[in-house]
Amino acid sequence: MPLPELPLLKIRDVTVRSVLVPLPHPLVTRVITIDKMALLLIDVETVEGVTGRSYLFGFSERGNAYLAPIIRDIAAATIGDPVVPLDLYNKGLKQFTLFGHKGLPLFAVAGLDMAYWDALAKATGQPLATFLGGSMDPIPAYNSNGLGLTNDLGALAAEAESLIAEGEFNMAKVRLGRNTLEQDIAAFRAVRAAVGDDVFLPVDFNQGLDLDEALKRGKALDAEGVYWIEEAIVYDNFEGYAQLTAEIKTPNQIGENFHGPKDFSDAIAAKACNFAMPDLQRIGGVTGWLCAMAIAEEARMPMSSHIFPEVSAHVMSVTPTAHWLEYTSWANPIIAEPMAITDGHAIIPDRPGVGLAWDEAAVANYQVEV
Ligand code: SMN
Ligand code: MG
Repeated sequence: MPLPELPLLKIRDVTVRSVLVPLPHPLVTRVITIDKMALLLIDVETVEGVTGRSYLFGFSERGNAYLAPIIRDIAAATIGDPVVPLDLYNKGLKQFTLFGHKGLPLFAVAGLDMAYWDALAKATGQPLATFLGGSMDPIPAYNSNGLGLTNDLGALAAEAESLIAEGEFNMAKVRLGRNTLEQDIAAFRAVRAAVGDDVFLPVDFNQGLDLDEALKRGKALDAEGVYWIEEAIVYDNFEGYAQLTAEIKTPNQIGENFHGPKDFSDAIAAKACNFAMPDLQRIGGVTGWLCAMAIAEEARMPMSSHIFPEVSAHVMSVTPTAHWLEYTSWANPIIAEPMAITDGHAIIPDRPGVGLAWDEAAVANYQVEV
């Protein structure tokens, strides 16, 4: 895909703010429970007066405290630089040559990168999707709020029904990884009974099982009509994932923990998955995503997005093997015009850039020192 010609912008200042926002449907997984989501809001101001915006997930207040100084430090070295995302990506990571290019430094570079692309598209007056050469067609999305690890099956079924109804979705993700396989099957069947046979139901173990247990639960789920099985075991055991992919019929989905596009190529070389779902924060922002989508195209692998629905909708519009956008409303409380969902599709906002603006009164309400 040819890259667009970049308008000339120079970086004037970068600000980073920390907010803790309540989640109406808490995220209850095998590995973590989150009822207040910690986000870092990034504003890249340019000399030309255009401001690029993005956010990152610190997940907890402590996570924000680790990540914010790294973003600020990388940004301090870019004041006066032209907004050329690939150059800034390389320059940012180069500061961490002796620490490695994964984890927090990569997240910081990715957050800044998303803000740069927002600013560049904004400067041309176009939504990021069309700036990158895509269309404004709505993106098929699934509801990934809620459906956590409760054993209150009545409440789970009621939640499933309301999550499907709220955006006319035809897909929702069920978190699994209860103490026993039988509890997981009972929970899955309760959701299935509530939403009917026409709704796609992927499941997510959030890395919570060992390989033997994953093989056992995966084979049992083959009989249940599961749409995909996500992250059954620890994220970087590609050999284990290759065995799961070979022995379980239900498609195997991984990718939210690919740290940079090379992890994706390695997963493909290892035959570790049927589907992939990179996360903008971990794959390296829009720049990392553009590399990842070429890898997916080459491998003819369906590629979904992980969280960040606001930016993901734009990049999914140019992804040759685009599959499903993961919709979560976690950042909605601090966004001026949250993403619209109609008929199970994410609507790309017809505004310049990503279309993100902060609800400043809400930000002031949820802001914490970092
Ligand atoms: C998830 C998302 C964000 C934080 C923790 C877990 C989950 C998902 O794996 O795929 O939605
Ligand atoms: Mg997941």
